[in-house]
Amino acid sequence: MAVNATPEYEKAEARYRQAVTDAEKLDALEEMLRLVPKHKASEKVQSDLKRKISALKKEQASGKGAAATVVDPYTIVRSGAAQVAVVGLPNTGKSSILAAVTEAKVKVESYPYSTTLPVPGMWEWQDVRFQLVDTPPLSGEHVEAGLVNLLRRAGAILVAVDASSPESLDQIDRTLAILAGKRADLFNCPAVQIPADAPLGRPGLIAVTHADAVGDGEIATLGELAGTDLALCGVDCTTGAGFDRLAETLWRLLHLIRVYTRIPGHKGELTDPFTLPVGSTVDDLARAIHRDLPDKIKFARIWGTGRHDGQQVHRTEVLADRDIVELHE
Ligand SMILES: Nc1nc2c(ncn2[C@@H]2O[C@H](COP(=O)(O)OP(=O)(O)OP(=O)(O)O)[C@@H](O)[C@H]2O)c(=O)[nH]1
Ligand SMILES: [Mg+2]
Repeated sequence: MAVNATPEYEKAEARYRQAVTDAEKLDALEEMLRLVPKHKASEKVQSDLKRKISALKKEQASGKGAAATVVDPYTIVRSGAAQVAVVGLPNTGKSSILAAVTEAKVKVESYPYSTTLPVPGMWEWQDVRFQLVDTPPLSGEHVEAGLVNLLRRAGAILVAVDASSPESLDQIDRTLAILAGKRADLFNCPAVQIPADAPLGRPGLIAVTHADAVGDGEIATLGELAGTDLALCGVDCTTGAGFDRLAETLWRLLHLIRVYTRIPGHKGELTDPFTLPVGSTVDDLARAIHRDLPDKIKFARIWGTGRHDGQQVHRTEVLADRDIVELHE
């Protein structure tokens, strides 16, 4: 295609080709449309994408097609480095979190219960993409089965509480109790370190919205008073303040590394890293690129902190965050 597509676009296109359900196809096509370079030469590609998107949407709306009969709004195709469910009591600022850092069309209202179904959105931080999922509010002991499943599948859970509410402390306790009641206990550690007797536990952290309405001291006090060791990050959804720290905390919690791959001999710009669990090896990276690739790799060269430039390593070498890797067949 003569439109100078970015590696991100190519990844989305690969995802489209591998998509099985209509929902997955639609998700990939919408991402392709978002990522396709917008200029004269790509007009045909853009209109093709729009045509395919509209055809899929029509099919879904008419109830035709396999996916239309099995669509579960709580089953959201994972995308980016991790899926992070944003949960909390009514009106605590869940949708505002997505509105602040993603392009998702979420409903932000001053009244409670405005969100009725989950909505995903991509949060781009540095060169990492987190998939946030806005969810309907928790209340009482009843939690939709679909939401429980979504929480159990999520890479991490972000609890929203409202700093400006006189009940902010109570909001933390109640939310964590509701989640624990569904055996979705939250831990301030990555999934790999969650105790074996809490198999459904998830890595969790707390976003304290309305940070603009209170001082930093009040958020720190809230953290001290709350009976939890989860990290608390104050955020102001109206300006985006605090979200950088939230992203860093989330990144550490997810226990991931980003690795850049380079074709041997090419010294191109490094973008669109692969995200892998801490402890991943050259072999794991190869497998993430293609199932059959590990068998073909003879060695790799790595550039990164604490390495000699272009250091030759074996396939079993453990990778570090921000390593640049050339795979040699
Ligand atoms: N000043 C200020 N207002 C905020 C902030 N976050 C949310 N709000 C406001 O709080 C209200 C509720 O926000 P929503 O994002 O709709 O809350 P929600 O948790 O999604 O609500 P439900 O979906 O109904 O549970 C809206 O009026 C927002 O504008 C913030 O950080 N600062
Ligand atoms: Mg909402």
